Amino acid sequence: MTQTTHHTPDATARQADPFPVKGMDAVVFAVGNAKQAAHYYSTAFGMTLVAYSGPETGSRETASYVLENGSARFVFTSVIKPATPWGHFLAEHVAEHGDGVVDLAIEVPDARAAYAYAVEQGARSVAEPYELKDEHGTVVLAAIATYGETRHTLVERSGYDGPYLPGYTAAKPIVAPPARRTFQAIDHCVGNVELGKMDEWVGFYNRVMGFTNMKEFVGDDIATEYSALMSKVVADGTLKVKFPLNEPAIAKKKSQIDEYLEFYNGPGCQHIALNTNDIVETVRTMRAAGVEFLDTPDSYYDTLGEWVGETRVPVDTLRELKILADRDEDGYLLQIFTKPVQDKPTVFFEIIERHGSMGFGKGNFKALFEAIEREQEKRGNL
Ligand code: TYF
Ligand code: FE
Repeated sequence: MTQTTHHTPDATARQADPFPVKGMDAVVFAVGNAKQAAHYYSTAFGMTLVAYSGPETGSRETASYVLENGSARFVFTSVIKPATPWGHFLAEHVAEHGDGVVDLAIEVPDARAAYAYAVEQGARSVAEPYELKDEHGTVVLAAIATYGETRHTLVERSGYDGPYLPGYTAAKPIVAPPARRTFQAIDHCVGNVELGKMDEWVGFYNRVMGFTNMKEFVGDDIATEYSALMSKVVADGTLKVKFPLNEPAIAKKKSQIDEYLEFYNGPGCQHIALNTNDIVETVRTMRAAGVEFLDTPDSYYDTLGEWVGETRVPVDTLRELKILADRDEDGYLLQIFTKPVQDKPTVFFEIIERHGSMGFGKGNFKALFEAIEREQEKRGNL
């Protein structure tokens, strides 16, 4: 009988996809008060608390709340009393950057193989492969560094059936979830990097994860005209994991990316986009719960119908809720951006409803970036 080990895929499998991924596993945030963050993402974002780790479960150093909405999973961690290097890292991360993303964790079929490939391709190791076990099974994890102090943990779940990871206990929802699900998946996770570094990070994902560039990008032309940023998108072959990368551009006004880099104290995750099937209902629910979205002037909607064509949602409803629309040769998308969700002008969210288009809203960049600049101006950072 022949035995195959999936830790050493054969040459053809490697050629086909050197770094297969299953999707985003979780976005892990280090925050000052995870207990209150869990409440906000439950009541304002419509997520559901499913797991918890803290002093009551034997974790005296950190408290972590795991919230889900469909396949989207967020973990909010704060430090109770630092004791190990991890606790000190988290405490310093919050002091340096404010609330922010420490880990864009990716689920992979084979964490050891993914880690070995990444490190062989030049990724910096943050954690060598290790196993966590409990009565629900075994999870293999490893981690590599990406931009700033952000990492990618590679998570191999292989049938693990606990609420999150060994060490976590199942938790009850904080409030009843909204009648309609607000979103059900993570669409993309965006990184802001320093001036001149975008292509280096694009190259990093090309090499280390075998990710390829998507067709939509923001180059010099758009940058100087109105966006003040350059952007490229890398994605795995199945488009389940999409990472746009932004760098500031020298334009007429101070770049929103410079504002982020200044207040975050370096590169980091700028926004997480969340997929919904009903952006109208989602935006109504989130607005009613107090989430603030970027404003879009009426003039945007006066000409929208002329170029975007038929969409599921009438222009008047888009106008009422300030939802943006864009179309390309594959279809259209509807999207809206929250204001930053903490006092620092750093991390924010996007809600996106896709109908064929796999773009990122390039047709909206003028309206969007003008809206961002109005907010920058209010903060005195323009
Ligand atoms: O993820 C993207 O690329 C789009 C466009 O500050 C975008 O959502 C880029 C930068 C930004 C807001 C949106
Ligand atoms: Fe986006």
